Amino acid sequence: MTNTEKTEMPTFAEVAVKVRAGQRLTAEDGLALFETPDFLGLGALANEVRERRHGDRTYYNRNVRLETTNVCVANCRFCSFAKLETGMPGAVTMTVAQAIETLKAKTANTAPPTEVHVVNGLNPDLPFTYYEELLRALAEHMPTASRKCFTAVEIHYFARRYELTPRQVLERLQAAGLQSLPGGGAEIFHPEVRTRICDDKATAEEWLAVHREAHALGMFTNATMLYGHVETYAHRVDHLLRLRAQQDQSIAGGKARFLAFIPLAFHPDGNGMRQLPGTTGIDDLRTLAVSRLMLDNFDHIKAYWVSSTPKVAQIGLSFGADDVDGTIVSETIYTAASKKAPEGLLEEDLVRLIREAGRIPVERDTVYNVLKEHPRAALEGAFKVRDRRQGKHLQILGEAE
Ligand code: V47
Repeated sequence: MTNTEKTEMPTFAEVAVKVRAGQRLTAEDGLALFETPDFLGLGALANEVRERRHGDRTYYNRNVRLETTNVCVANCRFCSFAKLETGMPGAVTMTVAQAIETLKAKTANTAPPTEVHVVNGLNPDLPFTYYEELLRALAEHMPTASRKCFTAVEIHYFARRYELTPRQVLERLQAAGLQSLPGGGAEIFHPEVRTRICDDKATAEEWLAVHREAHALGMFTNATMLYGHVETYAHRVDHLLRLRAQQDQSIAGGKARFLAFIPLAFHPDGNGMRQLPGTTGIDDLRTLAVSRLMLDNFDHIKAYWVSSTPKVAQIGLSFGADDVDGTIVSETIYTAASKKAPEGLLEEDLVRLIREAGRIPVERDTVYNVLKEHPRAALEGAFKVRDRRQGKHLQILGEAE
């Protein structure tokens, strides 16, 4: 920034004028949004942008999470999931056959999911072929599910551990069936924070470089930000600006790009930052809204219900978010870090949550092809406003007696 540039904090009204004129926001604008006392005004502004892009359409998918190893050489202070070494109490490493059995058991009572999302620890004891075999087995045994596997941190680790370049890793995994990358491992990019909370894994530049390579290979990816621990608002804004700059480059490249941004609320149970209080609902909603306004080149902002609770995620649909993630079935990263985290939701729960927010539920696949658009009106098996008015719930109580 040069000395002649204006650096004082703009007012919320000034930022709102820029947003409505379609102008790109600066770091100072982002800070002003995080600090504005006009919390509802901020939400309404983010909602305007969300509705301009998506109207009432609100996306979800039917996905399943799989973590095949929690053995991890990285020492992230926020993590409650990792075990340092194979053989330690609680350390789990599935064989490929066990991974498939686990997946089949998880999805035995559901319609076949359209996405399997795999995130693992950085396990030094596995050969690279393990990951290739895992992808091939997923393609064979769960052909309806697209494979969104391994964070950029994992890809970067594979490159170092197996003496390949990140591009070679991505090419080999793509040949084995990898279709997209999840957004994990981004945490907070700024080195003032990154060196304190996760100093022994991919840096911001390395994380972004993996996504850049993936985009160049035609793979769509997501991005996250772990907030609500030791970072300041300025660190959050810096994180968003780095993602926006990378997205500009990827869009110019013309092949693939980030699809969704997912702010992840820090959960303190059972990790090296357990003395911190965790986020509040207001901070969760504010962060969604600012993300929507700063990330003008991202199509989708996810209110990830596992991280923010289904109730806050639902309100998030009026604060800039247009996606609630999916059914999940069950995951272990948040269940390890939060005593209260729910395991999974039924599709009908997600649809109800979206409909009661006054939105149109749209089932999507990983890359946002529309699979099913639900009507706004009555839905089988879900709560209906009319039912509540007519006292149908009282009748249910009567029937149970
Ligand atoms: O990278 C770990 C975060 C991430 C904690 O791409 C924690 O669609 C809060 O990336 N408190 C993994 N967060 C999850 C993830 C994700 C989730 C949903 C959708 C997508 C997507 C990606 O979870 C990790 C880390 O940033 N995490 N520990 C914790 N204690």
